[in-house]
Amino acid sequence: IQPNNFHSLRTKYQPELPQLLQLEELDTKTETIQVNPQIREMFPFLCKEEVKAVAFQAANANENTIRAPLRIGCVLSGGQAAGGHNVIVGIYEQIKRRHPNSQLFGFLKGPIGIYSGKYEELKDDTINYFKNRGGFDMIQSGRHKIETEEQFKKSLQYCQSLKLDGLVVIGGDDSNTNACLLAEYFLKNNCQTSVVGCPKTIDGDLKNEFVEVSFGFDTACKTYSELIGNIMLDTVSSKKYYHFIRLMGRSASHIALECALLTRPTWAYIGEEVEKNKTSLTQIVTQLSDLIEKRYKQNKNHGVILVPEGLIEFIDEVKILIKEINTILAANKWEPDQVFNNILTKLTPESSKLLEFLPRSISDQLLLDRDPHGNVQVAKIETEKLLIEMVKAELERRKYGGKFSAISHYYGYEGRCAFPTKFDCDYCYSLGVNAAILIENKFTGVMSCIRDLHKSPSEWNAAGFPLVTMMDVETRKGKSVPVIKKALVDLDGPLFKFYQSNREKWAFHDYYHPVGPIQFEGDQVPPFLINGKGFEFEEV
Ligand code: FBP
Repeated sequence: IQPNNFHSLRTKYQPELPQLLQLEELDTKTETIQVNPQIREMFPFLCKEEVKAVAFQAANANENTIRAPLRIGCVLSGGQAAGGHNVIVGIYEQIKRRHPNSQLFGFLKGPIGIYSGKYEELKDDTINYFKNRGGFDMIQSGRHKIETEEQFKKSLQYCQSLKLDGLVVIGGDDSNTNACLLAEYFLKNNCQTSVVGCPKTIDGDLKNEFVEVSFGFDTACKTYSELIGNIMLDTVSSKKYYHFIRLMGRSASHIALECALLTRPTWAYIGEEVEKNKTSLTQIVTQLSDLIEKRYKQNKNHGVILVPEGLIEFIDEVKILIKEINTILAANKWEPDQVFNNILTKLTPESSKLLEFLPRSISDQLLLDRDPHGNVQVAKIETEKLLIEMVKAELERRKYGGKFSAISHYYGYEGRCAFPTKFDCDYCYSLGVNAAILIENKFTGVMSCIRDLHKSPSEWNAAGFPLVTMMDVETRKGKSVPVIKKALVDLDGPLFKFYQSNREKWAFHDYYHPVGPIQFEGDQVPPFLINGKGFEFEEV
């Protein structure tokens, strides 16, 4: 892709680095952390001794320190998220600052690149071109898992033959679980390569007491919010359309909530609330139809409804249906054209009735193959269209007097590769620098964590938290396996509470808040998802 003016301008931006990470010499401060005993058993080498988190602090500069060149490999894993390139740029610039002969290798197309030995050495021209740019096209990504003994063995062989001091896995919950398994395998086999994770995913669900937010979330939410705001201005101008906007985010509704707080839509569904209240599809349709009727009585035939893409999986009866489909599909192999009819005979009567009731386009989408991690491909399920059809039918049944003219939208992929916000540029660069420092200090099986993100970048803190401390045991395909738990929207947290206490007002009085395009200079608002800290919201 040829650079354009904007790209050229952005490549000149030097990301801000926390003061701490700019220091020549750092001391490490470690702290013991408790690990779930079942997890301890699953990772005997990583948990051989006490499991420790590491934080950095300033140390006296020592002019006599002799530094050796570092050799690091990196891989992008899973879906795209803005800022991934800057993690790589951060690693590169850090290791070159330490020693000019240091080398960085990018494994191509995701984890498959590690076990098939496909890599490229990254040099100045590549690094400079991709600095502060969206996309994962520098080395590409993939959804493969390192699963079989053979794949682990090959991964070790390639890391050893490249004499890597470290491997940085830039990925989400599943990819970091995989990174932890790799760190364990390397230790078990006396391999010197450290494995360090970096938290990536626009979904915002890789979040816990150690990780404040995953990168890419901020850019995705601000990109979608710009578009939502534009739609809001259009709809208050024409006053004739209801816009149903489905927002990406596989399970958790963090993106929908963040966009709702930024733009104040007519209504936003939060999947976790629907799950908690066991709200059925029919109830959702009734609620929406009531809202539309009430607005009509106020002379309003327009609105903007946000629908998280994971909503479908949270609706009680659909959740049961999906679970049944997963079990049946795992046990049977049918020709694609026979799946629908065959599965109807094997479902429970309630689920079978629901599958038949859903528009065929939706039921076909529910029957699609699962991704390599077993997830339903919700990005391909057009829930917004389903809701429009069902609300339309309900309003007709009620002999609604107003006009219901609805337009569907899906904002998904366009948010994953935008030019990263200043927050994501700085955050990712710092994550990369910190990952390189963790490797230089020989930490393995840890996540690079940058903290205090509600403060200005110069005040951010850096740490490495053991991946084993983020793990839970789950049963998958009948086996107990370690997994990093996805963080769902906290219904008792300040963000949801704020939305909950304002939504009735927003529903009937059009407090739309078009935020405009992402600004790369001037005051920056970090994502609200770093909640609790620094979260202040102006009442309207
Ligand atoms: P990651 O968890 O790998 O970051 O991917 C998240 C995501 O963008 C989801 O929001 C979306 O449902 C899914 O990926 C789409 O997957 P694909 O890119 O395979 O179509």
